Amino acid sequence: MFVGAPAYASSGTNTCTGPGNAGATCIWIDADYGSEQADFFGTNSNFTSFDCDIFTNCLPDGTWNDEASSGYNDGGGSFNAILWQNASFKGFDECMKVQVATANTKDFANFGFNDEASSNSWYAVGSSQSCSHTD
Ligand SMILES: [Ca+2]
Ligand SMILES: [Ca+2]
Repeated sequence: MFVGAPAYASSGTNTCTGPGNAGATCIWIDADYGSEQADFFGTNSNFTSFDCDIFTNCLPDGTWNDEASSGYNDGGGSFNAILWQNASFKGFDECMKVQVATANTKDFANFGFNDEASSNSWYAVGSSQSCSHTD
């Protein structure tokens, strides 16, 4: 089900819901869904594979690695999303429930996860997953 490369969309106030984004883990460069957005479809082991240097606010290395300051799981109802601190699904893991927006998911700095995300994966709702933080 979750196969494919991320698709990119410009953002601002985009809440990452609706047709075209279903199945995606959505991340934004700034808090409060600010600046540019990427919709990550599938499981991705290293965000350095995905350029974001076409965007003004993409710093410092020109990829989506260590950029995310807010996020949203538009996984469509069956899967919780995980953003990992390190590549290859390692380090601190932030678990995001399906289509739930909170102050924390709107600003990762609230729990020390600002500009940290480097890979993403999923787990089925109802299955067990040890998460460093869940929101
Ligand atoms: Ca950021
Ligand atoms: Ca990282």
